[in-house]
Amino acid sequence: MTVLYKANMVRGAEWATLFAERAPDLPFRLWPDIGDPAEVRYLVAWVPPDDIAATFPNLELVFSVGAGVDQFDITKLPPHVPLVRMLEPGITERMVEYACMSVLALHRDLVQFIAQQREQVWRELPVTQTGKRRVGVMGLGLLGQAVLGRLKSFGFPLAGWNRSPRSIEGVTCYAGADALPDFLGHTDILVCLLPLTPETRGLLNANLFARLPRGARLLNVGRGGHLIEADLIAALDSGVLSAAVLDVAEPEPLPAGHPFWGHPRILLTPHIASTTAPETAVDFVLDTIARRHRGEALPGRVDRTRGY
Ligand code: NDP
Ligand code: OXD
Repeated sequence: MTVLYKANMVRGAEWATLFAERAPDLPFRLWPDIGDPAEVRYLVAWVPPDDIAATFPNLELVFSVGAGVDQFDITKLPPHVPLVRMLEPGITERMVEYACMSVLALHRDLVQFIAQQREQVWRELPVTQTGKRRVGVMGLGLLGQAVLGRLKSFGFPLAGWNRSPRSIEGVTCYAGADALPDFLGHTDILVCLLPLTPETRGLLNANLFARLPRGARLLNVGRGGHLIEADLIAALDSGVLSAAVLDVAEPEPLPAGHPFWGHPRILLTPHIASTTAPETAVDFVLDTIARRHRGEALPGRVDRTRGY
């Protein structure tokens, strides 16, 4: 009965140490040292190996090492093998930090000031009070709600848009496709924290940008596939949007020469908004395995029909 890990190898070494301490009787292996594939019962992966089901015939549980699961083709997992996304506090805390940093950077024109610095330009830009800068978050799940919770302290008027209705104190909540235009019309800084699904792919496009107040700002911390890249460039170049912070892209890494690298209105980070903390992730995995053995419900279990 083995746990196989296939993700960031530096953090993998930490996982191995923690497993040895906390579950010394449970063999733990780091990809590509898979041992006997028939012994692998639990797979923890970022990019999963091809043909998981055929390679590991006795799998009981598959974990995404991250909060998102779009990198998995759930249809290829046998129905009795649950896919579980990582629910551990480290991911949430780091996302909250990154999102607050980026919203403040967009609010205080940091992207424009970085461009000015490159051009050796010393010029003030008008300051907007936080009370007049409306921040809207798409996706009111675990991360969206945590980010909104921390943004409250800055005094931004807050809104959120979600598939199903939500009620969050201090946040104007919108639900469903019909409510999207209204939400966008009241959003000066748009934050995307949606999962990537067939419904949300390409949602950040020219039509959506056109519904935002002119000169709005964008933070995409969801997935690169949410964004139509050419539409973003056109929106930035025409003033429909004034700046964007992007943590995700498609593909990752972006190829050399891609227009995002040098665009003066884009601040790009290499998908580091949040990372899984081994300390707490190992406990989550061990707890989930124990729950599975007891036949209990599994927090973070991906709904096969929704895809997240
Ligand atoms: P959750 O599953 O907790 O929340 C997702 C939310 O999105 C739910 O509230 C869901 O609504 C809503 N949603 C899903 N589909 C739609 C839709 N079509 N229209 C409107 N709302 C929709 O996920 P998390 O908050 O934990 O994570 C969100 C995403 O953040 C991840 O999937 C991942 O892509 C990204 N992420 C990025 C990281 C980074 O480093 N850049 C790190 C971690 C995560 P409902 O509940 O009604 O179904
Ligand atoms: C995640 C991520 O999904 O890091 O956790 O993107």
